Amino acid sequence: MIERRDIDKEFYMTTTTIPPKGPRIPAAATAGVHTTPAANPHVRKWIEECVELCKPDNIYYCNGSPEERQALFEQGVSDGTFTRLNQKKLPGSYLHRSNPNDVARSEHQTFICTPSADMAGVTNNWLETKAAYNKLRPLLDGCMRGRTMYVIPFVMGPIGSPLARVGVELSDSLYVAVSMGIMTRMGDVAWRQLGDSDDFTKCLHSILDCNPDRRYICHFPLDNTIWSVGSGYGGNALLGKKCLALRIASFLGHQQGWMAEHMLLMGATAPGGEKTYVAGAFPSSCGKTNFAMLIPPEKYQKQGWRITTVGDDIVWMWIDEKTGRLRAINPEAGYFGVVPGTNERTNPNAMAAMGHDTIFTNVALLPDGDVWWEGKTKQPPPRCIDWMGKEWTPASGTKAAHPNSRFTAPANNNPAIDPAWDDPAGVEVAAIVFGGRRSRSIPLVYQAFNWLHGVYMGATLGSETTAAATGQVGVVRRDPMAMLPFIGYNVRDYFVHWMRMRKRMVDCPRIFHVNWFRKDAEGNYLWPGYGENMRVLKWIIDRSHGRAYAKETMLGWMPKAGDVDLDGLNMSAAQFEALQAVDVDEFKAEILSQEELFLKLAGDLPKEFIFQRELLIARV
Ligand code: GTP
Ligand code: SPV
Ligand code: MN
Repeated sequence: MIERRDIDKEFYMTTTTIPPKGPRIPAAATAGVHTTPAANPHVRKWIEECVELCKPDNIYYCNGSPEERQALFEQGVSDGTFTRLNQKKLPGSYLHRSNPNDVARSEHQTFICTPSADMAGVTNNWLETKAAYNKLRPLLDGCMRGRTMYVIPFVMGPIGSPLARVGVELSDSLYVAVSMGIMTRMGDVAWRQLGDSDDFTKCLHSILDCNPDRRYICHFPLDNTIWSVGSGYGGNALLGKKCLALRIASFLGHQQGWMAEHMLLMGATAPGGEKTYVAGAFPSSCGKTNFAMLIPPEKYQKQGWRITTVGDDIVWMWIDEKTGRLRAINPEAGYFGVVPGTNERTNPNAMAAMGHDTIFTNVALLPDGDVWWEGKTKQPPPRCIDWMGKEWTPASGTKAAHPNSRFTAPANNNPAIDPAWDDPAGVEVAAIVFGGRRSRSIPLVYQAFNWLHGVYMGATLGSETTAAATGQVGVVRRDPMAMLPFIGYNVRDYFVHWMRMRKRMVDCPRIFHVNWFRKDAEGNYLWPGYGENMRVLKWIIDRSHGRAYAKETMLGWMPKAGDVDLDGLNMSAAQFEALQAVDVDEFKAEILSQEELFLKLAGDLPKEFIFQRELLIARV
């Protein structure tokens, strides 16, 4: 049972994640936990500089042990960072409430900092390198007085993988330290991976006073450095994730000939045992976690189909020199997944993954110390404490959980984890699927004619905005390759990089486009989604192996009625046709809205894209 005391405290406490002023004594909190300061001279020198700047009262070196994690949770419970949840129902799990002004990524405060604006390109916010350091240095000066600096060494990628990269995050947030312990291979393992090398990403983070006016997430790709201030939230603060594994990594990938992408990576085992790996780029909160953890409909399970998860958010891909084919790893070690909408029907694997040793952020707290969110159960609970710590009933007229509330769980918790998820050699990618959240116009599935057409399809990807980033929700925006907020360099060079990859591959993954989110005039989804996406996936897999039929359409190859198995679904061939229908006038409007991005690129638009657009217009 959750201690009554914890719940009561939450009733009266105002929500905040700002570390308390006045010294914490982590030495006591982590008594008996063995921890070693960094031995690497490059790391030591950099830490000294940061200590001199931030002036923390304490420094704590995270070693990544289970004892340490427990001690940090205890400390978090005592200082209000965490609420201990019902340990019978959710062993090892805790609730965290972020500051209500700090609940999603802040794209307008995220910067690529380089000597010239052209290095960042038109889709990024840019700050000149020195100007950025000068802007943030005064904010960091003395920011950790009365606080503890957690030294968080971590590896992105399976240990021993040639692509694995080490980062060290210095943060004054206990929540960040514990979360990084779940999301990355964190602790002494990183010091071993680094050895004497100076090749690590320097990640400095302070939540400051969590003031949105002093919130900056700055990337210095030329210095292999990230400075993030003013936010404690996910992608803004867990610097291994979007900042390192996408923005810095995509910059490096461009230079070194590999790719860092906002993609899920799943394995599909067919009845005969044939295994196909599929990667999928959908924008934030558009279904990557759910697709990666898909449980096939019963009929498919009986036939022997099985889906396994390699990753749910980020992949790094390179070309295998021996085979000339694309291989991929998941650089992360955990999931930072969306909870609203997740339940035993939509995503049982995610439910199991968050069944223990999980941090819940901004969900509702039930009287018995369990958690709740919109979509978890059909009936809302009669009462609970909402994500802001206030008493809530169904009559409150507000959401009990924040729409971008999240679970942070170790990948190993996932019952459907792929056996190769931790393999340094990665897996071979047979298909790449782009997808968006589009209530109108865009069909359920189609296939690009070839790689170049697929790159164009990805580049013109549109999706309705979600709660994963601050700002308006539900407006269609261009989100090239689902990477708009994550490309760490000039989008023009990014597109060219995608096109050039083809030349170096002997055979390339087939490229597809999906939309699970098309709605009818009444606002109901036309496609059941979730596990039923298996039916579309099967067509994708068959097409990738050159097996399934398709017809040529103006958008690409499309399944005919009958090519996607509808047996067992309450769906007629006519309804399926409606899902796949392309209205020429609607699509003309779509092409015009793609111009929005192309006009921004102006003189930098790759000529291949101009050809692709002309071909598309000719088909329309
Ligand atoms: P990030 O972690 O933000 O990158 O998001 P994600 O792409 O992993 O999205 P996720 O799988 O967490 O899904 C986001 C929301 O979309 C959740 O509320 C899901 O329940 C919902 N969703 C996912 N797949 C489907 C689907 O096939 N159909 C419908 N209707 N909703 C879906
Ligand atoms: C996303 O927004 O795409 C996420 C969550 O996966 S965050 O880590 O906050 O970026
Ligand atoms: Mn994401």
